[in-house]
Parts: sequence; structure tokens; C-alpha cells
Amino acid sequence: SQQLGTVLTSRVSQYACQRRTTLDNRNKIFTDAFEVLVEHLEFSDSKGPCLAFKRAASVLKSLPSTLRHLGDADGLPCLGEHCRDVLEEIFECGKCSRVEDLMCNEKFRTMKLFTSVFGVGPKTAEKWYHRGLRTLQEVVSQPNVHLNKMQRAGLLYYRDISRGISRAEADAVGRIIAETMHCISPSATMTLTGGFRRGKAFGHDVDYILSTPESGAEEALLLRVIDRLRYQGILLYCDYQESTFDKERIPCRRFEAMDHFPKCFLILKLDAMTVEDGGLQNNPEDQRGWRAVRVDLVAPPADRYAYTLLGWTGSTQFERDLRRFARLERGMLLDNHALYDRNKSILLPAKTEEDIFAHLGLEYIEPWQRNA
Ligand code: TTP
Ligand code: MN
Ligand code: MN
Ligand code: MN
Repeated sequence: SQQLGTVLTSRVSQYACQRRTTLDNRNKIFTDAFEVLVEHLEFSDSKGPCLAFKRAASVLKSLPSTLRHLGDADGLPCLGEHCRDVLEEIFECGKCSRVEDLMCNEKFRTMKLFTSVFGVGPKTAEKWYHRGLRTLQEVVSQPNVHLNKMQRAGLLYYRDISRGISRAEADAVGRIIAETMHCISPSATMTLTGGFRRGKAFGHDVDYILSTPESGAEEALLLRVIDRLRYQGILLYCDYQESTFDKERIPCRRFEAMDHFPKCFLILKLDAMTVEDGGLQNNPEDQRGWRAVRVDLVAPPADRYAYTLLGWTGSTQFERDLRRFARLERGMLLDNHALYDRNKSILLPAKTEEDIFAHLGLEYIEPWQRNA
């Protein structure tokens, strides 16, 4: 096991963008525990320690084998005292008492339930909890709980949306959108991104980039796609975010999950007939013949396609570390729109993701190796 330690820890970078992390997580017992602690901290708005647990989980996900005892963690980056305490407890008892406590804590369980609704963040969940609400049924039947449009849709389609989307369902969604888009613009293209591009078998939504070679036409394209989906009667919900993109803007230092491209967050009605083989991920007693699916579409200008693809492929931890690496190791600023070289004071053009990795002096990491 002395040797195992050496194999595990040799050359493990502190940056997720210098690690290859597949979906084959050999340390799930530890990373699941860290992820519960992360969730708890996110509910209580403690960013600092939260990031430490996220980084620790991400390092463990990249390892080729399971940690056997605490000594195996020696020399691994991002595993500070708090993280090692958690590992130690799991080695000794098979579980972490703080995690066990949280899992049966009423507040934590309720916060988890409420934030699992599309459009509900920790603030709203907290408000509902303090009003004494404990179930979604109670939320829906309370006359004086104000719900915005997104939350109403989130609750209305909760059963469907909380059920995972299969790859076959994602592909069916892709065919519908591609067909719709090609009616409008035959030269437009569509790229699957997000978790499915990283090879996941299930997702909580489907993410697509729409792209047109005609510069400046992307926003109109997206609006027309939405119009046609509505006309087909399959648009159950649409939150359209218009472009606030400025091509001169330099990426900012702080990590921003949202970008400035025109985009929409949709709920679409997916007909069972359009899904190949597997059919719908519905309950057996569900005889509707359709389900609701969450779909995100983003339409960047053609010259920013590569940056958008890299940004939307994720994982979020991979993106965070790409930007941190760029800033701290290369003196560059990266986001979904651009890469800025602060030494040369220029924005670096990129046609492909490979171009961006090359600008950063990083080995190329395949999408399925970005599950950090
Ligand atoms: P998500 O769809 O939230 O996550 P995911 O596809 O990795 O996993 P899941 O199966 O749960 O859907 O986000 C996908 C990526 O898109 C993520 O890396 C963050 C990125 N993103 C942006 O970069 N800008 C945005 O404005 C939004 C909404 C997402
Ligand atoms: Mn997704
Ligand atoms: Mn999400
Ligand atoms: Mn998404």
C-alpha cells in the first residue's frame, strides 16, 4: 500500500484542467460525503469551505483507484485538515457522522426538496421553510405563497423534471430542435454540450449550442426557433435571455456561471413516439405518452463558438479550474466569451477547443475526461 500511495499521488495537479476525470469514480464513498457537505454549505451561503470540499471531491474523482487508508491521501492536493478528518472517519466507521446527521435533519432535507424545484434557490427555500412549509403539496396549496412564473412551471412539471433524462430522450429533443432550426436556416448547426457531451447516460436537462455562419444572425435564429416550437405546441415554458454580449469586453476575474450570449431555458413537451428504443423515462403507471424535459439553448456569435463550447461542456469544477489556471499560471483571463492575454493586452482568437487549450499551454482534455 506504500506503493499504492505513490501511484495515486504522483503528478496529481491541483487544477482539474490538468487531470483526466472520467465518469468512472472509484472514490464515490468519499465524494458523496463531500457533496452532501457542499450542499449544506451552499444552503447556508458559506462559499470558502464549500470550495475546499468541492476541490477535494474533484481530486478524488480523478484517481485511478480507491483510497484504502488515510495514508493514501498523503501528497494529494486540495485535501486539507477538514477534508482529511472526513476521510479518516469514513475509513474508521464506513460513514461520516456529520453527513449522517444532515441526511436525517429536517431542515436539510426540506431545503434539498425545495431547491430541487426549477426556479427555487436557497433563499426561496429558506423562506418557505421558515413559514413552516415542509412538502411541495403544502407549497402549492398555500394561497399566500407568491410563486414566480419559473417556480410555477417548476412545480407544475416537477414529477417529470426531477426524473432524469436518458440519452435516447436527449437525442429525440435534438432531432426536434435540429429539424425546427433547419426549416429556418439550412446552414445553421447545432452541438450537444453539457453533461451529455461529457458522456453522461442521464442528465437533468439537455444543453445545445445553436450556431450560424452568418455573423449577427444568431439571436434572430434563436428567437425564430422558439417561435416555431411554440407554434408546434410543444413549448411548455420559455425564459428567454436576450444578448448582453459586448465583443470588446475583457473576461472578468471572478467566476461567473452565466454568460452574456442570447439563450433560453425551456421546458418542452416530448412525445413518446419520437424517442427511439428505450421510450420515455416515465413511471409504468404513467400513460400520458409524453413527458416534460428541461432544455437549454445558447446562440453565440460564430467567432465565439469554441469558447462557448468549452464553457458549456463543463463540468462546473473543470470550468472553474480552467479559469483559475489561466489567471494564476498564465496571466490570462478566460470565460465563455473569450481569452485575454494580459501581458500582450490582446483577445486570443480560437476556432476550436484545441486552440484554447493550446493558447493556455495545456494538454487537450477530451470532453469525457472533464467530469471533474
Ligand atoms: P448544466 O446543464 O447545469 O449542468 P450539466 O449539463 O453539467 O449537468 P446536468 O446533467 O445536471 O444537466 O450546465 C452545463 C454547463 O453550462 C455548465 O458547465 C455551466 C454552463 N453554463 C454557462 O456556462 N453559462 C450559462 O449561462 C449557463 C446557464 C450554463
Ligand atoms: Mn445539462
Ligand atoms: Mn442545475
Ligand atoms: Mn443546462
